Amino acid sequence: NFEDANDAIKYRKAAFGLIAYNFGDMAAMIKGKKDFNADVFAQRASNVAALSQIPHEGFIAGSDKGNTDALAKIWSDKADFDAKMTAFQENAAKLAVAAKGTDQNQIKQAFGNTGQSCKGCHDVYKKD
Ligand code: ASC
Repeated sequence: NFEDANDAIKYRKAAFGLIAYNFGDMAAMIKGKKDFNADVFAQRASNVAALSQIPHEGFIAGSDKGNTDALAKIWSDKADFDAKMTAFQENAAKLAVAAKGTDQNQIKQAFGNTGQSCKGCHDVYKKD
């Protein structure tokens, strides 16, 4: 368990930072900003699927105060926040499966769904 809100904030932000790096590298490949490397892409997708399990634990009560962009609405609409986090985890897991295959349309679709999960939650629960 965390010592205090700051500990929880550091924990979830560390995970989000790794998610952003891995997702961003996939985005560069999807957008054609760099060559598509199926092995690297699949590893990144697998990383994001594993990392997607980490942040939720860090959203402890009272951790909207401190060095964070998390809005208090997370805790007043906790059931919806939890559902959005679960949807993200499910989409990330599907992307990891798709990325092990060769169907580019399926990969792009699964990537898009995962990105929508990131954005859908940020739009409502993250300070801009
Ligand atoms: C990223 C990033 C996000 C998501 C989001 C997807 O690379 O940092 O928050 O993708 O923009 O729509």
